[in-house]
Amino acid sequence: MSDFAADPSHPRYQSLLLRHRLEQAEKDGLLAGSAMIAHGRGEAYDYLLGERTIPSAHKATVQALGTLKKAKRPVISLNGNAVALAGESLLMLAERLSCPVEINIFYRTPERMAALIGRLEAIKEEHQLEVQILGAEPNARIPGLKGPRANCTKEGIIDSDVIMVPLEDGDRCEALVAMGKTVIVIDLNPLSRSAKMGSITIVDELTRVVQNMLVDIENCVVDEAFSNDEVLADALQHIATKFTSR
Ligand code: PTJ
Repeated sequence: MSDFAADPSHPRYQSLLLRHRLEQAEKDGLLAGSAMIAHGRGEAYDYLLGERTIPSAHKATVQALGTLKKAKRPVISLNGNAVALAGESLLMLAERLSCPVEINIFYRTPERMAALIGRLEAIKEEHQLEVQILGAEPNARIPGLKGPRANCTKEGIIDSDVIMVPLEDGDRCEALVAMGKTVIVIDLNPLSRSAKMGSITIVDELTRVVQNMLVDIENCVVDEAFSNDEVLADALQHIATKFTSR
């Protein structure tokens, strides 16, 4: 981040910072070719949501945290965008939850896997974090998916009961749900297949979600009456209201 020059008082500072992280990650070989497109789509939805955590997203965040804390074998699945945008805070969260992270990417190449694992190991070292990083040596496959994106580990994704998947693709989300897992989705698009398939969907920007989780981690209670459909409907309602109000 050393060459990031924007002033924190700039009204678009946060957005510029995230773009910078992605530019840097692209240079470092962490990202998929379509990573910027995915980010741009996220930015568009974030703009419509007011670039802030709406109350229903916060409710889903607390529900997700409580569910992760209660889980027997929680795991956080990480892709290129997630590591680039929030690698540090995601590893800090994993340590607080005592759960492993697993690199599980859509566009899998040995070079990207090595770059992502290397980045996470460097963060671990810098912050002296105790987190298991899985994914380097896949020994299992997610049933129902074709190609290298199905590769995963038995001790991580396969044996998990609760899995958090930031910026997941719809197919894989569906496959994880079909395996009987509780799937926590983080996606700014409330209309995406992942958002609709997820057990708990947080319609919010990834870096804000992880920061909120780190703040709320000691005070999260699972709400037995939680409804994911209500969370999605509220996000859409929020966007619609933004169009009709000044
Ligand atoms: O690293 P890989 O190979 O696993 O590839 C990662 C990407 C993200 C490129 C891949 O999974 C992909 O193409 O994703 P999609 O299908 O474009 O979906 C990304 C979703 O994440 C979209 O619905 C975006 O709205 C949403 N999104 C993008 N940036 C953020 C986000 N949601 C939350 N926070 C963000 N920062």
